[in-house]
Amino acid sequence: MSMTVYKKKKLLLSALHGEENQIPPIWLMRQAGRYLPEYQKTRQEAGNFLSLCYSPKLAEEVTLQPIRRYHFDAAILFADILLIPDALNRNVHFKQGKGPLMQPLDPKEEISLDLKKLNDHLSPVYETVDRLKNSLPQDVTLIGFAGAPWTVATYMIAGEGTPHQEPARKWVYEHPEALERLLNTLTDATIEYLRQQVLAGAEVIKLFDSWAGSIPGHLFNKICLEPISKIASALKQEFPDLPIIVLCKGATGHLEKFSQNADISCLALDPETDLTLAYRKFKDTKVLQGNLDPLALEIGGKALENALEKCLEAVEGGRKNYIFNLGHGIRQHTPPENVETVINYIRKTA
Ligand code: 1CP
Repeated sequence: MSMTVYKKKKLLLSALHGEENQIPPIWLMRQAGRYLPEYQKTRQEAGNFLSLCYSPKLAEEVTLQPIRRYHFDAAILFADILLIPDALNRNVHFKQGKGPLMQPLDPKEEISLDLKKLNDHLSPVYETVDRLKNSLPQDVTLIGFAGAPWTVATYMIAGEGTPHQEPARKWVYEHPEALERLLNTLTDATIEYLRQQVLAGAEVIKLFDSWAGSIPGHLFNKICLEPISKIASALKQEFPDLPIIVLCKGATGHLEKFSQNADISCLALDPETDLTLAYRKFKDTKVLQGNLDPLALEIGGKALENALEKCLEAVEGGRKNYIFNLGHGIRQHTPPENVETVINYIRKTA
């Protein structure tokens, strides 16, 4: 008996290409992670967080865990934005229960970039992408990602996560040339890292500028917009159909600038952004993604339902130019059943 192979349509890709669908695609930032008991188990098996990121088999497993549980429309590669500093010899490590730590950067230090060394170091990540290309269900889109240069630079400069990333904010004024060199090096490294992810099978790329809100307004273009635009332009030159999603947390006032960049397909919105206004303003030029408050997801119940109702209202049902997501990553103590509630609500109500 011959089998009919029916390749189901990928909802996320369809939405990113501006097509209208019956329901919006759904995925959640940090959908793989500590709120899932099965993640905790694999994480323990790996020993530490970086070993998990550099083990293609285990990283594939944790990427697939939320897909098995919830059938999201997209999987995001399991990795971290700090693998680039690690590949640049900054000696990154993660303490259990704490954030990342690495050697703080001295403004006089020169970071040299050797693309062959970078790719050798990051080759397990490319292998994870390659494995996922074959193991993901056919209707699930694979998203690759990297941190935007500024956000990655803030961790390299401080050597850790700090309130408002103050050490990097000081470099803006005290060491502008060193900061510019660092951003340029990170831009080049990120282009190479992301192009290898696409060559290995990533179908969409997302850039996270989680600390964009710490950039002084008069320097936003130079520090955030220009490096991101350079990365997007290089990727689109090589892969013209590649959709690119950008999240600039805390930078709602600068959305207009990204909406004018033709290389960017989708603006991901943080929880503080007014979704109604953003959708009205940008839906004709960009796809919008977001922006449920992760705290509402953690609290659940009526508060969550109200927030979901407001979200769908804001995007007029979400059938066109909209991707459902949180405005930031899932919080560690989120009950897994609340994620189920979200999926049922969006898929039944939209
Ligand atoms: O203890 C653990 O198991 C580690 C927790 C964890 C996880 C699950 C970290 C440490 N990173 C990740 C995975 C991760 N990080 C993913 C892939 C998984 C998925 O989304 O499902 C992604 C896309 C990231 C991106 C990331 N890492 C960002 C950008 C997005 C954001 O949250 O703003 C940032 C800023 C990081 C740095 C980082 N890595 C980990 C922590 C605890 C942090 C934040 C440190 C801080 O708050 O300063």
